[in-house]
Amino acid sequence: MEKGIVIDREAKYIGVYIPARNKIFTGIPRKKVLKKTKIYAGDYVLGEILDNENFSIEEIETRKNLLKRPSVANVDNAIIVQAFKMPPFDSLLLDNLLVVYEYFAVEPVIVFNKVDLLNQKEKNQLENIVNIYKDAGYKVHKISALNNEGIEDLTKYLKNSISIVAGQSGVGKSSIVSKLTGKQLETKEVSKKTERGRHTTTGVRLYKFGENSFIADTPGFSKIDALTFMDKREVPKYFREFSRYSCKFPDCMHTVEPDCKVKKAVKNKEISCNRYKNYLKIINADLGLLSGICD
Ligand SMILES: Nc1nc2c(ncn2[C@@H]2O[C@H](COP(=O)(O)OP(=O)(O)OP(=O)(O)O)[C@@H](O)[C@H]2O)c(=O)[nH]1
Ligand SMILES: [Zn+2]
Repeated sequence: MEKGIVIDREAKYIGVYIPARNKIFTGIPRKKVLKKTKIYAGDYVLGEILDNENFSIEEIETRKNLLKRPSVANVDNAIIVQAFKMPPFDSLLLDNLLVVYEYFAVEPVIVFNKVDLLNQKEKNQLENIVNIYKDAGYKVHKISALNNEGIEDLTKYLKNSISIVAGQSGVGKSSIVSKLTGKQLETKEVSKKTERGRHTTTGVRLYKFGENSFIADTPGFSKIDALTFMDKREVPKYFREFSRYSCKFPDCMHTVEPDCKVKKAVKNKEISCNRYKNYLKIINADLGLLSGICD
C-alpha cells in the first residue's frame, strides 16, 4: 500500500498528497474507513493509487492529536507568533497559548517577529524575554518576515512536520506563512454561505514547503483562556520550568502551600516573576501572593 497525507479537506473533497509520486490525488475512502472515523487534514492514510487522479483510502493511521480550530490532525508544531512592539508583546497570551498547545500535545515554537523594528535598547529587552523562555525550556526564534531574517532557520526547524500558526491579530502570521510557502493565510470566517444558501464549515488545506513540511492555511487561536480547556489543577504541569521542582505536596498549586519549591525558585529569581504572575492570572489566583516574592 502507498502512504499519503491528507492536505486538503473541503466538504466532500479529500486531497491526498503522495510523497512517492510528488502529486495530489483525490482520496476516495472505503466504507469501512468512514464507519470508523471522519477524515481530517493532517491524517496519514494508507491505500492504493487507482489511476492518475484517484487514491482509495484503506486505512487511517492513529492520530497523535486532533485540533478543532483549525481542524487538523497530527499537528507537530504550533508556531506562536509574538512581536515585541506593533502590537506590543502580550506575555499573558503567550503563556496561555503555551499551556493550551502543550495540553493538546502540540510542541510550541515561540517566534518573535518584526525584529527589524527594534532599536538597540529594545533588542536588549527582547533578548531578556527570549532568555526567560529559553531557560524555561522553550524553543524561540527571532525573525523578520519583512526582510527575511531568520526565515531559513525557521524553515529548517520545521522540516518533516505539520505546523499551524497562532497569535493575535497583526503579529505577522500571514506574512510568515507567505514567506515560508509563497501562499496566503486564509482569513475566512468559520462558516460561509454556499451558493445554495446553506452554512457549511469551510475547508482546511495544508501548504507544502521546505523539506516535507506542511502548514495549515488557517490560523489557530488569537486569544485564549487556558481554563476553557482544562481544570486549573492541570495548568502547573504545562509551565515547563515549574516541573523541575518537587514541592512538598506532589499536587502543589504553588500558591498557599507550605514548602513550595516553585515559589522559592521565583523568589530566588530562578523562575521569572512575570511567568509566575501570568500563572497566577491563568488559574485565577490572588495576585496578593506575589508580595514578598516579586518586588
Ligand atoms: N516591520 C515589519 N512589519 C511586518 C513584519 N511582518 C509583518 N509585518 C506587517 O504587520 C502587519 C500585519 O501582518 P499580517 O501578516 O497581516 O499579520 P497577521 O498576524 O496575519 O494579522 P491578522 O490577519 O489580523 O491575524 C502587516 O502590515 C505586515 O506587513 C515584519 O517582520 N516587520
Ligand atoms: Zn509548589
